[in-house]
Amino acid sequence: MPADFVVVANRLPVDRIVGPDGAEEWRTSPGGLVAALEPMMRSARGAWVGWPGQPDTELEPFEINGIDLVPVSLSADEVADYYEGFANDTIWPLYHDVIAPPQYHREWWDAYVRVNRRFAEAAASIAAQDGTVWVHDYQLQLVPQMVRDLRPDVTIGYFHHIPFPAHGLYAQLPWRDQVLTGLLGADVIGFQRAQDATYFLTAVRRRLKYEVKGSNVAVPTVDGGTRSAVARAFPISIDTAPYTELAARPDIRARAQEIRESLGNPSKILLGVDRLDYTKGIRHRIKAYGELLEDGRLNVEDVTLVQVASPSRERVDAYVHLRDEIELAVGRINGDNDTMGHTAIRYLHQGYPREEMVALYLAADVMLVTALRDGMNLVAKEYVATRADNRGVLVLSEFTGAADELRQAVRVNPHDIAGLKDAIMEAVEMSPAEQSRRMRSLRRRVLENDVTAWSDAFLRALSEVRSR
Ligand code: GDG
Repeated sequence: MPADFVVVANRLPVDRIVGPDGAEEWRTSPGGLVAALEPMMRSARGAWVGWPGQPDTELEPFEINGIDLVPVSLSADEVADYYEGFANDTIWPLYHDVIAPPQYHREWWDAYVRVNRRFAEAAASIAAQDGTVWVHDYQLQLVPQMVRDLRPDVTIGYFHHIPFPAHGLYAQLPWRDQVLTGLLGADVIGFQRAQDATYFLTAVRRRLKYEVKGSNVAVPTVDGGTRSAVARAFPISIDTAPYTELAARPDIRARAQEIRESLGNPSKILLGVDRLDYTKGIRHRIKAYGELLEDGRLNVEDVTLVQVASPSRERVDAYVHLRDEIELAVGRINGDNDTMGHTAIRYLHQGYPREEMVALYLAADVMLVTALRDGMNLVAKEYVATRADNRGVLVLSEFTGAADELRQAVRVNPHDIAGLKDAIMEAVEMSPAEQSRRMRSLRRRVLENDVTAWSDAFLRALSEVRSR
């Protein structure tokens, strides 16, 4: 059945579970995006186009919790070239300010074009007449224009979850014009920060020479006229309800207490939660913390840093090296500082259920978000959402999208190790009254601007373009 509202994202919001008897089953993987779009998907005949996460798997469309899922199949070679290659080893490092060197390979680009076309064809084939297609993220930047070519009747949105780089860096991309043209197929192109939109618009003006007025681009059409595309910021947020509800649950509060006790009841617990990724500044954080112990400004009997580094992109070389570097640094710091009863860093290269993450947020006196570059950073918002008692300090890198909104955090430049050390001390020593003053304002911001407000704002902008 045709769908009025089609979401296109690299992954379907499901995970394959294989039972003990070998029978396979699909389960929805909870995430903010699904939560925000679910009501819309149910009420408006929605469909979600994406890869089920297993290579070489041909699946028929299926329904789960009232949402039609349309699987796009990828071969193992395509996963290597399109996903691990072009998306995660070309675009990801380039768009995060070349923290790691981007790899440019023509065969990866060819696979990217081919796979983007497959997603676009799937979306075009199920979208209802005059329907809406909402494309997500850097894996699918060519899809908007491909959908437009196939289905000029539909309204197309695109949201970019990661940063967009300054023109001087963007210009490195051998396929820079094709990518801009791909994105401009959308009626509304959403970014996390105003700065990302500005960089994009600059690239459009300089590379394609299209006329740009404010956030509007005059995109040439085949009939010799122009149409208007809008590029602006729509800062994403979290689905706050599960976080505030879990944070109020007695068993989760008891678990937070148990975590404190199992760490030897330090007076301060510092926490980092990240995918193990070079953009997240985990090495900088660990270095600053290690130096504070070495300098005697912090004492291992009084503080513990819990670092959850959930496994990520383990087949991409840069991630293999990063893991080695982090684990070497953690081993050294613990070797130099641990006592029988206290550890400097409790390092966990594991993923956890959301309940345990919330218990960790509740146990943490200081949350360290030290990303070198991050589109938004939802962890910062999740921490704030759980702190109903207005206690706790968020240390937040100015290179995250979240820093635009969360002004009452302790702001840091993670490249400045001396400044980062001082910020950690400020957080550790902050008075309860000051914590409460800041946390109150942070919470107001996060609770008022949740993920539903974000998707409503984006969809409103899309319908305004359509009604022009
Ligand atoms: C991209 C952009 C942008 C992590 N470990 C575990 C776990 N997580 C959850 C966190 C959070 C999410 O994963 C990570 O979101 P972030 O926003 O922090 O970062 P990316 O994954 O890089 O996301 C980013 C985002 O897209 C949205 O637009 O903000 O800038 O890079 O929700 O809690 N969750 C569980 N166990 C773990 O071990 N359950």
